[in-house]
Amino acid sequence: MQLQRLRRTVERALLTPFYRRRLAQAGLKSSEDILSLDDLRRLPLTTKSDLREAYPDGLLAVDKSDVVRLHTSSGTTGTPTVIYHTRHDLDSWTELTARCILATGAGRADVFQNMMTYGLFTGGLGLHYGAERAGLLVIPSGAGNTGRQLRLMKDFRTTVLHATPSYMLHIHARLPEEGFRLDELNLKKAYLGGEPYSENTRRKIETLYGIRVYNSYGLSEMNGPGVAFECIHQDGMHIWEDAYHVVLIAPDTGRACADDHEGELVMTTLDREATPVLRYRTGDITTLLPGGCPCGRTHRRIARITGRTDDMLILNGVNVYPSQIEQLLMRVPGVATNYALTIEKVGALDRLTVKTEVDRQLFTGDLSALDRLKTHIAEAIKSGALIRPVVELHEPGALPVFEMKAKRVTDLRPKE
Ligand code: DLL
Repeated sequence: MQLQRLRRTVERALLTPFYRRRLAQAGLKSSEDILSLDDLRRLPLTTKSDLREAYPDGLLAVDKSDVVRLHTSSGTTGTPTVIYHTRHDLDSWTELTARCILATGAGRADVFQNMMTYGLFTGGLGLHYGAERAGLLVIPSGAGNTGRQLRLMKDFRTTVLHATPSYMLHIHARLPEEGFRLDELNLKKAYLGGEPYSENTRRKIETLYGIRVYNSYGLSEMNGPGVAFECIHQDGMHIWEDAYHVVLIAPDTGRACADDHEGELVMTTLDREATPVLRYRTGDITTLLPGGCPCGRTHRRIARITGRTDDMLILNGVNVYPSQIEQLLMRVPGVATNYALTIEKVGALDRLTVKTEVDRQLFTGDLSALDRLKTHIAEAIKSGALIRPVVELHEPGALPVFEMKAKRVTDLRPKE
């Protein structure tokens, strides 16, 4: 099935300007040149910056009239990556996410509160349709507004939550302030993902709430959530191999590495019409777990993601590159070139502080002008990178200068 689907995918890829050029360079003119799955190695790797280069339509393999939705995600600079979906693509994504939910033992009797952002971010809509298809009652509450979330949980007897791990911890910390008690709620499970977290954090959340937490992995380039998910055994995430071909590579050489070796996850879509993606470098480091799973599913499992190959930061589930912040910052008049980013945990949530030098003329004693500039910077970053930072303004020369590669990011979040 994988070979057949791979051929179809290459056929579709050849319809896109981007891959037509790429595959020709690799000496591949037709999907008939793919005789076995091993021939995948002949295909070039695709990176996030390739996808950005192809923005907006360079990777579109179908007629525009056949696409019914698109999602974008952040790139290293202002240009995002875009994934288009046909009706078939959405249907197949829905099947995958329904499969994830059923694998955790949830079903028609469950009430699913979807606390992920709805919109261009894939977290909300991704699991929404899968949960409906699996027959759960879906509360599309979206992210934020903790008081209302708790009220919904209580009034509608929510059993399954979908959130980032940091938001789950945040809600727990806010329970007393919001006037709720855990024993008034009916929670049984949570699907947590969109950002890295450790096994300790999983256990902590399970204990705090008295529920089961299932790890959920996905990325917008591969649809979004629903790429890999834990089953009832909570021992690694089944990666749906009828929809994705997976291989691990050594990030420095690009060569395939043994499955039980840590490597960068590289994925090929096998069932997507509108935006076929070949050998995509996810930037995520993991291993493929050996052996079968007692649940009986034969889709292999990946281990928890242990890191990234690039400098992408994930703050409360939102991906951001330091270079992207830099671009947004430098566009603001009055901002000088030296800046530094600090990330820390405040309560359960991540906080980004942007320290930036500004022109000396701005320090006139007019504090309201400085305040306006801070707000302007915070808003520019929020609208471009979806994260509202705390902004600190400094006089020229006040921030450390680096002779070699500047160390702009200080991540003070505790490593578990
Ligand atoms: O975060 C899709 C998603 C939404 C997955 C909700 C799960 C739940 P992106 O915004 O494109 O898509 O970010 C994808 O987030 O490459 C990983 O680095 C990271 N990531 C996602 N899930 C996990 C996880 C969504 N369970 C990027 N553990 C990925 C560790 C994760 N990292």
